[in-house]
Amino acid sequence: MNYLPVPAPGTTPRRVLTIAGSDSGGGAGIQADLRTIALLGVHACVAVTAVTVQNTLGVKGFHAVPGDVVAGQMEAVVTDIGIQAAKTGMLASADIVGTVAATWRRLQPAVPLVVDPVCASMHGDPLLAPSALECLREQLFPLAALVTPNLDEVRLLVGVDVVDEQSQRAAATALHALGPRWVLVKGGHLRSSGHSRDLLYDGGEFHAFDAARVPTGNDHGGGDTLAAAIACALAHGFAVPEAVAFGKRWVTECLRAAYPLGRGHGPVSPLFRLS
Ligand code: PXL
Repeated sequence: MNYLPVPAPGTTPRRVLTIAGSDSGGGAGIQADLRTIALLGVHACVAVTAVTVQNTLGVKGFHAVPGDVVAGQMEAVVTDIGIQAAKTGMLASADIVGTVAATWRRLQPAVPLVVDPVCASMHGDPLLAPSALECLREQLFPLAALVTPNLDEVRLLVGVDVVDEQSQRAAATALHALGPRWVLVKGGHLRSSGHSRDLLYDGGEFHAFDAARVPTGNDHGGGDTLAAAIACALAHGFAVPEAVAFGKRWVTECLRAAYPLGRGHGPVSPLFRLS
């Protein structure tokens, strides 16, 4: 597959800001973002929102970073280094969601923001306070170029149970009404089909993105990896449908290269790019 342009040594790469939580197990969250962003030849800047205590078996707990420290990290990066795209992952609390939205409005970086509305880990451990859902819908979604919920997040955000393509379209329509420019409803958790179909919608046409399902139990960090790759493509000036197509191919390759780790779910891996 074609990857993104690689910067010549010594030249400044594109920059993507990830606003996300740390996974001590190194599989998901910031650590997944950093791997993908680096291996796509982009410089990653980070606003840490939370420190999770986590391994491959689950999230034992987390400590949220105070909102003003999250805002400070965003401002320090945007006002000096400059970014061409940003993404959000785990935002932990209503305070952080509101602060990220207010800080984005204040700084006006005028670059695409990808919002991956992370609500829980793959084991069901909560990563976002239920009280933050309303804030996510009302304050952050209208600022997003793209939101990328999985089917569990769709249910929490708009109350739609996605079971087939018709309900996937209904979910995309309900999410788009909340204000993001584009919505990607990821079908990866629809276990019944041999394909993973993601549906992209901008209020006009639906675009379907299909990939053969990769049979692996090592899929930790898949959503983060997809959103990070999309943000990198957007930072290179791709239009959203092309960025999503790129991200989908990237995460499919990372799923094929996923490796076992610990006693639970191993991570999807972009390390194949080194071989
Ligand atoms: O994959 C979603 C995710 C994002 N961020 C952090 C996580 C997880 C899943 O476990 O731990 C920090």
